[in-house]
Amino acid sequence: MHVDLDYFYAQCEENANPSIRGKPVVVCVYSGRTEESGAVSTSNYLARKYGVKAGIPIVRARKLLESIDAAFLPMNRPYYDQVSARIMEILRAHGDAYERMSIDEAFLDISDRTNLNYDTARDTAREIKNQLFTEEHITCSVGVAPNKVVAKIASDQTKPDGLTVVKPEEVTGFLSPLPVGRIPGVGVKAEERLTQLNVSTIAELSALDPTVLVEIFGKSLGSYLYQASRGENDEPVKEREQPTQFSRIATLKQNTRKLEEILPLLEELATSVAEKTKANGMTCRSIGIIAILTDLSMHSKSKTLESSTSDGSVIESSSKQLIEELLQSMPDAVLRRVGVRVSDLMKTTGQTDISKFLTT
Ligand code: DCP
Ligand code: CA
Ligand code: CA
Repeated sequence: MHVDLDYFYAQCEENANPSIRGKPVVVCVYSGRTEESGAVSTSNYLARKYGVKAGIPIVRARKLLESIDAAFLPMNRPYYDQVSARIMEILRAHGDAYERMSIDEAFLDISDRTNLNYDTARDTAREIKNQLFTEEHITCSVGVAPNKVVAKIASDQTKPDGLTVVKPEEVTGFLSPLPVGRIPGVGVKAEERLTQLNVSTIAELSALDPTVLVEIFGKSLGSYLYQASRGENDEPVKEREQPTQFSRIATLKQNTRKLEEILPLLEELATSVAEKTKANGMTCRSIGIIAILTDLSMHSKSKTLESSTSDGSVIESSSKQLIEELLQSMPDAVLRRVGVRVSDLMKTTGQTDISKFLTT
């Protein structure tokens, strides 16, 4: 099963501000340098009707929605991280194995718990969709199929709030008419190369000689494409390799060394990193800050805690303390970018966080 949350950042914003419901919603990444400079992070489906989608300049989105009552909101990543972390916990519980792919996507292996019965799998998918909606008011699109590649293509088939089940005997018929660009990993460049070969659908791709594909795309992508076009893929669903650190870095609204101008951004980054740590079911023992100065030189400072934590307030207060120390030690430093990094990570699953016992 592949689960992809619908218009995720924009849906989070609709939940946080019910008054914008029913309007086009545009989540913006303001670069901060001029008032309206920056790009659209994502938009709800209403805004997409007007051509407003991820990646376009905010200025262009404003034009497209000129006479419309639309909501333009700044991206609030720490908030989406929190929602995502809760949703991922729900998803994880529904799989024999679970693999988080991004802030809004995960694979679940449900082979054992459904006994490979696709009707049971459909029920499981409905149950998950209901639970996400009841508990988090978030809709998602789900694909169920014999393997990861087909499941991912299936979740993309009907959006938003979709559920597409592709049984083994339906795989070929499902894939055949789809454009090759629907195969995960086929980007604009690969698509162009395939167009030159007169290949636009997955059926046409599956008719190509595998040696030709390997010649053009190399052994790894070439043989993956050959198999994917036949609906074949044997990658297991597995938890990602444990990360060793999490960090977030961002540009300040203006170059500065004033604490009151640095701290709001630093707090936001610390919260986001804390959520990411929690979302991965981990705690950290080392907290650090990163400062990039106006001359683009990079400086960092870190400290080791007495006990492991994923508590946002601890990460925040440590980051503040570190940035103060850094500014004191560098009286001429003017900051352009600032970041927070946690490392010395530990998995918490099944383990009681001993810092709980040390706080009172
Ligand atoms: N995102 C971003 N910039 C992009 C693409 C995505 O910041 N160019 C962020 C915002 C999205 C989130 O990642 O909400 C998930 O990306 P998706 O591609 O899954 O897009 P959405 O969830 O927004 O929409 P969809 O309903 O099409 O899945
Ligand atoms: Ca999505
Ligand atoms: Ca996604």
